Amino acid sequence: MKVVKGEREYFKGIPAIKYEGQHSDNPMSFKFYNPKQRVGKKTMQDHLRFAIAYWHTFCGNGGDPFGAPTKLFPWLENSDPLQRGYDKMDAAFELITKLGVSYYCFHDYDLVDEAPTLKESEKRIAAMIAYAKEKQKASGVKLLWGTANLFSHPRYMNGAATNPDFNVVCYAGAQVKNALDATIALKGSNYVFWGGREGYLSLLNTEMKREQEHLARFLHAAKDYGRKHGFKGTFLIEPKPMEPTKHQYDFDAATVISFLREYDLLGDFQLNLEVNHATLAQHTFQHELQVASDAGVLGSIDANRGDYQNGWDTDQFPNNLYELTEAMLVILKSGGFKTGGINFDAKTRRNSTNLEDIFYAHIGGMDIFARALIVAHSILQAGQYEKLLRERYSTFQSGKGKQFVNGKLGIEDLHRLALKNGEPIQRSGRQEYFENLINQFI
Ligand code: XUL
Ligand code: CO
Repeated sequence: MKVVKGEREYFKGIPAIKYEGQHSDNPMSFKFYNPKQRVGKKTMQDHLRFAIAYWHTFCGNGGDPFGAPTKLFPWLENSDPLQRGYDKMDAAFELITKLGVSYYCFHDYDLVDEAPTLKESEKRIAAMIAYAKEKQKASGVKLLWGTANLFSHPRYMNGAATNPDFNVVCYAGAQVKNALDATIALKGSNYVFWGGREGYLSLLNTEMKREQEHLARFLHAAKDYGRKHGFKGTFLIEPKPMEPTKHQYDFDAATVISFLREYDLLGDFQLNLEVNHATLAQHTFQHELQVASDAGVLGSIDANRGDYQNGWDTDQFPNNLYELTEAMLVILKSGGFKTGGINFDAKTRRNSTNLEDIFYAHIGGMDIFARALIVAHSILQAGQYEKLLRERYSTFQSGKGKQFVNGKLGIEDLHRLALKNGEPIQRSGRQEYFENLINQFI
């Protein structure tokens, strides 16, 4: 069969999306995201480092447990898997470049379907990597991160790195080796581990400590391989508390950080935090960002949003300015993204079936992040917010409070001071005042 590449335009009639400002009535334009506009020391583009997720945008066909696919993407029509892989990549780079996004992210088998044997799969992946190299070179688009899908195939039903069967662990290792090779070949800035099946369905049949030790061994082996073969980027773990597994070991940021510390993986590993995973863990996204930032492991984010009425991972495109402003405040205070960025791990709704909907979704997501960036930057610039925060802790800035922080006071000293000073004067937390301050800058 003769393979056809790069000949079809999939998003016909949709031009490159430009910044036209808030008052434009063109839905195919950015209202706030102006890539070259400076916000503080960097351009918007350099602050935000947007990436498109291959799996939702080019593979997600709208099928759900209750119904058939609704999205009959033209790039998924061909019956030959390799041809489909090339078509999908043409569509991907067309969309990425029309949106003016600089990065993309993939799982190994997003690029091309897994074959019946590992050997055959490796051949398919190699063909896709060669084509991706050409496409990246021609467009300037870069790989934010690569990863291996260690959760879809039935062999991973009992886990991948934490599978009780060593033969499955070997298979997972083979897939990670190949995905790391691909990430290195395409000069990826990060490599992600999301352990959707790493956890348990029932504690009755699970040796939790052993499984976690296996996971740590696996991560060390992957890290050693990557470093030995020239991977200089960041390894990222993406926490999620549940779904598809009842209890996932990478539950939330705090759990993952203590795991990394316990198994001596801090230093090479940081976190990739996803909004809807944070909310599934009963946290706000900004809480997860702050936990990671405080431990120096805020690496990258998967942008999306959940639904306040539903308890599952709905992966909707972000649109809440107030919440994203709070998130951007943490990100900016943490020094912004280094190797990481903002990956839209989000999908259009099952009934959003026009190809244009994919553009509207990303335009909206990019615009809302641009707004949140501008607002968070102005809040920090104005200085009032940080001043208020400093005031709240002012009793530790001098005198006995400072001595306590420096480890100079014991419990007897605190007792003596309490007796001497008497009942503390009430100090308001002023939450509403803080909240109004954010609103004032929006
Ligand atoms: C699943 C999820 C994954 C990871 C990559 O909830 O977020 O797509 O981002 O494996
Ligand atoms: Co994700």
